[in-house]
Amino acid sequence: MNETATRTLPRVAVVMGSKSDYEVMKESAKVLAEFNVPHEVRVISAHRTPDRAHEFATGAEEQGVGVIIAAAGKAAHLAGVLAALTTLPVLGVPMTTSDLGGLDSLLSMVQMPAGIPVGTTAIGKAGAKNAALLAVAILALSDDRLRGELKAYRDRMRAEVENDDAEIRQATSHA
Ligand code: RP5
Repeated sequence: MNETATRTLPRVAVVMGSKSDYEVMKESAKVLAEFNVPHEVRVISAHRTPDRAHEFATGAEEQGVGVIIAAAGKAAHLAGVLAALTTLPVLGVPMTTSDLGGLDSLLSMVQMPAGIPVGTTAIGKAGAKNAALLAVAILALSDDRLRGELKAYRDRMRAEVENDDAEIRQATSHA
């Protein structure tokens, strides 16, 4: 039996331009694990390993991948390059940077010329988490289990905020 036959194929690929992005992109992997979505995490650079970027993007759909999450910093072209090579939805996560705080990454990603979209999230950890939640929402369109789990996730968040509200109101109420 070959290797692909014995392991679960990834439904989401989390790709980052550098290992230095992993500390942030762990947040995507955590959410995908929480929803039991098979995923893979890769380091592929659009400018340092362009051949790999091409090979990955052109083969992803055939590998069973449904959504690609792409994280990069500075002149963050990874998401755009991958999106140019596949019709799978690509969600871009701009990385915080030391020089321009991530605004450079955000603008590089979000300002895709018309025709090749990259669904860009917030900068940093919030974006990493939301990209995974968006990926889950996309897969949930054809997956009842995921749809149910996504609703339960929202219910838990709602309950937490309602509890916080009750707690704060009680602590600040005057007799
Ligand atoms: C981008 O350049 C990476 O995505 C990373 O955010 C940034 C810096 O990379 P390193 O110099 O830390 O490898 O390609």
